[in-house]
Amino acid sequence: MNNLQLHSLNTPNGLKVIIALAEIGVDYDYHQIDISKGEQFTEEFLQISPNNKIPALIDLQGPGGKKFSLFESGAILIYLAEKFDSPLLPKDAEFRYNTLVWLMFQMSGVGPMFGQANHFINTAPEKIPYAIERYTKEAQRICKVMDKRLSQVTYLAGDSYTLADIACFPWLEFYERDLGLSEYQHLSIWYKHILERPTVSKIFQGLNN
Ligand SMILES: N[C@@H](CCC(=O)N[C@@H](CS)C(=O)NCC(=O)O)C(=O)O
Repeated sequence: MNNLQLHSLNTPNGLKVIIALAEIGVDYDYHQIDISKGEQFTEEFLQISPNNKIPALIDLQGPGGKKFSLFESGAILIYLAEKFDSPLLPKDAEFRYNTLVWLMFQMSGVGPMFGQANHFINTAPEKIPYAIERYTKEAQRICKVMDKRLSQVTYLAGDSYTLADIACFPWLEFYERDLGLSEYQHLSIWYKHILERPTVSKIFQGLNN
């Protein structure tokens, strides 16, 4: 049994952690939580994720050598990068805080807004034009913010790939399929760049097979 036990699913929030673990190169055990079957509401899962959402992580060798569990994908990414001393959370102060800025931007903006856009476009039982327009426009606005940022820097936090890129990428992957990214020149380049990373392409090829 590995120390790290990931309880998750192949959704954008779940994939962030799967990508980070692959980039760091650490072994873990995977427990799939099928949210379409309500498995996020079991007592066992609520003990590690009281907000009934994936992903959640248990570290059998957490702080102080004790078992520790955490939820919220952004917190899990920071935990893993710090635990394994990964450059995905840079040491340089400016670069580190820029990583956190763009990670928070993902957690508060990209995830919730793209998630609602995806819901109202693809899964809502009725098509509600107001909701589709509201969240599509917000997702487009967010893409413009990212596109502008990526006209100035290669990766969201600066010169190299960090947790911020990992957190945003799976959402952009869904966006590319739903709405297309071609109108965002710099964001499209960033997207292709990340998709070409061996770790990332392996994960997404696995999903599409
Ligand atoms: N802010 C949370 C959001 C997690 C989240 O929304 N997870 C979704 C799947 S992507 C979920 O588990 N939904 C199940 C539910 O809402 O019942 C995070 O980033 O971890």
